[in-house]
Amino acid sequence: MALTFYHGQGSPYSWRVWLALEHLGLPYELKVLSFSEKDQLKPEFVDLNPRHQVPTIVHDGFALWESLAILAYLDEIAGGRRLFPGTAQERARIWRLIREDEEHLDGKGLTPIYDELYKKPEGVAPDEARLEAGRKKLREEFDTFGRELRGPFLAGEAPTAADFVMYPDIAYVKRIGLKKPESKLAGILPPPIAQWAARIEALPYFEKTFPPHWRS
Ligand SMILES: N[C@@H](CCC(=O)N[C@@H](CS)C(=O)NCC(=O)O)C(=O)O
Repeated sequence: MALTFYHGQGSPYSWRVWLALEHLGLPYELKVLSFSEKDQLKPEFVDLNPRHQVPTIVHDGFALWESLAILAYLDEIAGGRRLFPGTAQERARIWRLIREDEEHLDGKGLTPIYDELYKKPEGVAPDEARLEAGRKKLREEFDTFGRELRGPFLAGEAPTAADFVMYPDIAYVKRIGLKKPESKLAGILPPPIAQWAARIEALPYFEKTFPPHWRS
């Protein structure tokens, strides 16, 4: 089985897949694309993925992109540990948490804050009301997800796809809090979420997945 994983450092979608590959113990060849070099737009990559996005995997000649499709596929081929373990109801709950993270925590909490602080033209001040609405939404979602913990992780004793999808968003909250004091995100994580993030960060394979340019 040959599996190639095309990754971009700092891409939350790609980070999900890297954590999952490691958790499953699947052998893979890592290819890191450089966004600054526009590697994703080079013909050899666009031939693989016409949407020129990471994550992308190629498994036995089969190219697949879209992080959630990749997670579902890896879960099927892994054979040992699972990303979506348990009964039909437990697996459905993992999917629900994933979609709730994407739609509510990320979509309505984190993304507006990111857009205000990183996507505005130089010299244009962030919209304070939008920032505050994002922070309020994040606080609500942290409370909600804190109540969703079923032990150390969202679905129990071991991390699942839900944890790997949510972690990069929480890492972004921490990163923005550190880099942009005006975001007022520093210290926003309540203890259950901060402790959950620390458990992900203590996984034996976590360090190798951490974006190198985030170390400074
Ligand atoms: N919905 C996609 C989103 C992937 C995505 O937006 N990837 C970005 C990096 S965060 C990318 O590769 N952008 C490069 C480009 O669009 O040229 C997924 O879940 O995989």
